[in-house]
Amino acid sequence: MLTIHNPQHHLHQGSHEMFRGRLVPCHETAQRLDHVLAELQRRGVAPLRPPADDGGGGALDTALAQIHDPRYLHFIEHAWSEWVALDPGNAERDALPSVWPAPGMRRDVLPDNFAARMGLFSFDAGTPLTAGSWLAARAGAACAIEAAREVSSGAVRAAFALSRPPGHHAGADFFGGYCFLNNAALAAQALRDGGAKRVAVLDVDYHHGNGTQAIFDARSDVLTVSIHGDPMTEYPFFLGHADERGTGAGAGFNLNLPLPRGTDFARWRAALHRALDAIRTFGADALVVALGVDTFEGDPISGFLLRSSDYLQVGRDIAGAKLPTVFTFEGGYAVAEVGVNTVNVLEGFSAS
Ligand code: Q9C
Ligand code: ZN
Repeated sequence: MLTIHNPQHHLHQGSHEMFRGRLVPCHETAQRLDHVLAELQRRGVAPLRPPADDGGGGALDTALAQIHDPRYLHFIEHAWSEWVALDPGNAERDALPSVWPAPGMRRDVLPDNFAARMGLFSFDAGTPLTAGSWLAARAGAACAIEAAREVSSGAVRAAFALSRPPGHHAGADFFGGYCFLNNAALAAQALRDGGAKRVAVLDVDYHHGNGTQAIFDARSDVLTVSIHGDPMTEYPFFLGHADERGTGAGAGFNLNLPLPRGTDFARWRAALHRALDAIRTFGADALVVALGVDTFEGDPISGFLLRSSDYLQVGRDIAGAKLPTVFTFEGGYAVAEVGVNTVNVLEGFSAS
């Protein structure tokens, strides 16, 4: 499968995240992507290339602004230099938010204070903003958009945007869940712009794709479907319930399939078949798969029980939709296995 990988991903490397009451080393590391790249090379799943379009000329910024709020984009682009300007010693420290507007507080006023803006534009303390976060995320967005364009043009049936930081938790105007720019949403929009009338986003990451759902919540041209740990007990907690079906013109165009911790592949696969049925009924002409492999039994922060060989079947099942498909790379924190598990999905898909 054509894979467009982000050569700048290592520019984003957080040191610590707030996790269960203390600062712990980040789960979302550069080695994750390096393992996937190595596995793709080892198994000869070619071709593999960086994005041809480096985003010069403003086309990439125009695409980003179709999904993200301009104030948010401006903030993320300049956040690191603001952080360092506050104190030169900050160059050695990641920026993490620690204060957020509660309901009833003002979101319409953009504070001067940097910490206040970090909170306004985020929803957790698990997502450090580092010196290279913007450049890495922006280059990753270019991968997702280019993968979608290759699929739209008919050059390939499917493409994989291999990038980090991941994207599916990022909303139009917020970061969180290790995500800054929503690569799956950007790919879906690029498929729409490339001529697809109806696009489905299928999110198989362990965590609910709250950013993607929110971005397309009121739209009927993009169906969002997510299979994930039940938000009653699992991150991101405040979205992802089964009764969220979309709003306004988007009513009926979101489907959440929450599952309990401890779910095994047989039960997970039944949910996948429900998801694929909904995508067929919707009449999608193109598909984006937000591919997280934190559903793996050995994942350190998740609770499903999928095994490495199961991911081949996941790929085959998704190929059964017979749609032009863009895969984006999301979660998966069992570093030693993230390459095998991810490439198994792609290989299962390609062999079908
Ligand atoms: N302080 C993805 O898989 N864990 N993101 C809780 C919050 C956050 C996972 C820590 C998990 C985010 C792309
Ligand atoms: Zn995840």
